Amino acid sequence: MERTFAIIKPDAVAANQTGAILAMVQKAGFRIAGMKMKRMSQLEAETFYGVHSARPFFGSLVKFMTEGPVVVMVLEAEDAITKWRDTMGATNPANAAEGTIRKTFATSIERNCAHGSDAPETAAVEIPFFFAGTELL
Ligand code: 3AN
Repeated sequence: MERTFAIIKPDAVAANQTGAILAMVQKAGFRIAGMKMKRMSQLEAETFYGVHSARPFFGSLVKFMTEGPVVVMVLEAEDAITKWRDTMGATNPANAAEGTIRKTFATSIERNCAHGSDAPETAAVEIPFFFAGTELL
């Protein structure tokens, strides 16, 4: 079993799509090992997306990720990292496959409704950034 870190981003939470996305999470076969709603601070968003700090969209991305509450989750499944990225679809919803979360709900490459770790090393950093060990069940 593998764990990945996932976010339902502010656009989707504000649009009341949380329930529909959680239904897709469960239909895809993930077990939810941890979940909470929170509002990311500017520092949390800047740190979380630190790898993108030199990119032209960094400021806008941080503003977006802090504009309202998000739902952060730890999802467990066999091959969870790849499986969650497949369930979300491509970063740019215009390129996302039919039936994926981003194709269904995302409105742009920035406001793309969901996040997922891109590798085991990333998940190993992202999960403890948001969850204490005692919060994972
Ligand atoms: P993914 O979330 O699919 O792993 P990354 O890590 O390349 O994609 O990008 C992180 C986040 O930055 C994306 N989820 C999206 O919100 C934003 N982003 C990525 N590329 C762009 C872009 N060209 N313009 C605006 N925002 C972007």
